[in-house]
Amino acid sequence: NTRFDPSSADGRWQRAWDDAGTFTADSDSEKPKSYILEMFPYPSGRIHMGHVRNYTMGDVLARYKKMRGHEVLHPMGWDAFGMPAENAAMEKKVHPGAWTRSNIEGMKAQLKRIGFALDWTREFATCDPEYYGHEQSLFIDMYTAGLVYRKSSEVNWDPVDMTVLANEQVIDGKGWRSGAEVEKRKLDQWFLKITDFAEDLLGGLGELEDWPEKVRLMQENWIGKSSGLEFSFELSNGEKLPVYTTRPDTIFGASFCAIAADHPIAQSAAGQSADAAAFIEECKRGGTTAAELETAEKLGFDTGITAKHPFTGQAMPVFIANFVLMDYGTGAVMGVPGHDQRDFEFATKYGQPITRVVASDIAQADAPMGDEAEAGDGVIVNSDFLDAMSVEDAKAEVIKRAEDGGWGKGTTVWRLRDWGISRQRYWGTPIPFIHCDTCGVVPVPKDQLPVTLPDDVDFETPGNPLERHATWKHVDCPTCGGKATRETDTLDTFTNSSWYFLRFASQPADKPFDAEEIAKWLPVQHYIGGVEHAILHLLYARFWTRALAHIGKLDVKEPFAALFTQGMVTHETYSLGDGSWLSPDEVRKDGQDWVTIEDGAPVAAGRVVKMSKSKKNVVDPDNIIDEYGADAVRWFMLSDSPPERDLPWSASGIEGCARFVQRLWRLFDSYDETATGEDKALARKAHQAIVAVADDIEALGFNKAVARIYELTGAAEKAQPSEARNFAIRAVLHLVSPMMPHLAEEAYAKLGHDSLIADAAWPDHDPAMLIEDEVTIAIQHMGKLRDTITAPKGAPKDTLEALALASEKVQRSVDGAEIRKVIVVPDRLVNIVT
Ligand code: ANZ
Ligand code: ZN
Repeated sequence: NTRFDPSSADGRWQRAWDDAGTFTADSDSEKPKSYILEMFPYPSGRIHMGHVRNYTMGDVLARYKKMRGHEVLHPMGWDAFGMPAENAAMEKKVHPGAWTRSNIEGMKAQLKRIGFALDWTREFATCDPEYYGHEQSLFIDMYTAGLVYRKSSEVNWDPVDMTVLANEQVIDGKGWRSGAEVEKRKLDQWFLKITDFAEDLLGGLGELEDWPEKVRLMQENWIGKSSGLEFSFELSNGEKLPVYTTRPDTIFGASFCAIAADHPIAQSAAGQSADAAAFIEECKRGGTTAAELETAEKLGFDTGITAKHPFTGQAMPVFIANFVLMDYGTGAVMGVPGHDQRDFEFATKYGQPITRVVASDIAQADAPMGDEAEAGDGVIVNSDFLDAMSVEDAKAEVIKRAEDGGWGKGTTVWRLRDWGISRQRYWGTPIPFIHCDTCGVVPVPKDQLPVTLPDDVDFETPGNPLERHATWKHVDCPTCGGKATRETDTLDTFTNSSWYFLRFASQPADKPFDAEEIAKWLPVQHYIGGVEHAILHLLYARFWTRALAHIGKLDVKEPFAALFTQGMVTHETYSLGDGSWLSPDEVRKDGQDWVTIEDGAPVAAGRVVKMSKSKKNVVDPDNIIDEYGADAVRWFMLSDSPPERDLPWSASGIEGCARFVQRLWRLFDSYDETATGEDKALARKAHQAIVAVADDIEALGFNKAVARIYELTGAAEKAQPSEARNFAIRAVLHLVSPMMPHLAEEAYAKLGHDSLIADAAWPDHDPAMLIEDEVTIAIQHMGKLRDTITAPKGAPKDTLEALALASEKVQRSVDGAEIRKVIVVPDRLVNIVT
């Protein structure tokens, strides 16, 4: 038949792979191993185009590596705990577990329809008691090793929903769901000591050469190592004020001090002055993130206290200021308005002196200041004994004098904080601890793991269902046997995704993983996912791997050797005049304009943005597969845009892909076993493509690989039957098989194979065929290009001249004029002068 029919072929080959266990990874295989991993999905309901793009890239790599003789681990599972399931429970009155399970079932069926080469035997969901039980056991091990601790810390408390909110859930100071004014509360919370690994996590970034520079930089900034001087000012009230500065070299430019609103000195000022108290309240209403403070208007309150400059003895005012954070450094700064922009804005507003103490050269020492701080490097000026020093030398000198004088010392400060993992939620891993009045906090004995979630919970009443469950939390203390209560906090879901890649590689029943088996697969060779996980998920996963290695469970440090962050799938947006969104299948084009399909009302086509439910600009993969088959969608995902860039979805694009599927089918159909004869140019193209497509795939340049396959296909289509043409067709078939596996299997079978092309090897090439022995010669008349010809490499001058003069285009151009001279540059060009 002349048409490839995905509706029958796709399912048939998917079943064939399943039945043969084609993609089941064997940890004991002697072959070289490749672990290819895409970030596992949250089972929110349906697979979207972003997933399809992400998993198609990983799939091509996995299939390709298998063709190169590797034992490939390409697993899939579900990041199944989290808030949306509880929201669904509250809104739709379904159990979070039931909601999650049914989403998983639906999404798994969707993934299967796309024909991904996944090892489904290793599938798990993080809400499986088996998985989270092992997680509890690892957590207890970390506790025993001193990497887990409890401390009282401030949380956002929603008094109506009676729950702790994440920062993102607080919108304009109100709970995102209840709309109630959020309160700050102190609660005992669990923490993981990620800060113990700060230096190591930072140092490790340097070795991650196959990670995007941008991601490494984001992690570096998040860890935020800075070094400087911590020193104390003597205050007029007899107290001491420790401050932290990264620029001790600018100390002579200090003209005021500033302290955070929740600094103890600010608190005591509030006790004495209603104005101070009111100002502190005002500060708390503003945002508290570093980014918000950076941009907000700088506000201050003069406490009336002064600080004595350690060198000049000058008295400087101490302000409470909204741009100083309590939990960084010491919560207090020396203000150097000449060289720090925040201080500059503040000093300008509150009339504090602004002095230059770093200048581009000494002659500039007394030039007037501009309208912003001068953050650049230079030479120290207006600074007594520091004058004429470099910034570096001045820093060292001030630190030395502070240390010698006993009023300060050089220190390193980190932005990274310990990881607060307590969530007052139901749908997460229960923290496996018991509180006993006599024995304190006691880990659940390992033989009692997993601590499973109770099923019979209600979401009618606000608050944590585990907390108010009638029986669940009441247990006997494992140590003294007395009455005790379970911890009702659950673990942050980032914990679940911090070690899932280990469990994929090794999943014994009696322990979380086997170190030897892990060593066979880790590190992940290619990790592919969204850049939105550039900081937290990747940092936490790197931390868990190190922490587990630290406590002797593993011998791996970096879990992901190479990271790739793919671009988004985007689509035009459509809206009605009233601002409501329309989905692409509710609109059609009418001439140049868009109208609604329903009643022809005018529609405004808007920006091309990431597909999202909120803007309705989504295209459902299932509908597309129904219409065009899996291979066309996969091909679309790889074509056109480089994988790191956004990919605009288009109807014409997917139609073009579907046409190409049929073009390939006709090409494969034209394979002529009886053909004889040579076609050196085509053979050479095929050999070159075998090498180039492999290189492209290894470099994740999928769009380039696609372009080369188009090119070889075009050349094979045009060629006359020959052995070389058959070779080229077989090459196309193999090269395209990781991308269009269903079509490839169907054609492979048709060509008489009774094995799967998924098990076939990548085609061999002949290195001799990669070398061009023909060259393209430009033919000019009076310096203007008229024609190009191919000639054997190194052809003599008179041969080239004869070929050039024989060209019809040249003859037309010369048009009988007298030829005065013919200039020949061997292998390059012929120029005819008349
Ligand atoms: C004087 C100075 C002069 C500063 C200058 C900077 C430039 P990084 O580099 O991010 O570590 N700072 C210290 N603690 C702070 C806090 N709790 N809240 C807000 N700002 C704080 O930043 C360190 C610098 O940020 C410190 O160095 C301090 O200002 C300020 F030309 O001291 B600097
Ligand atoms: Zn006890």
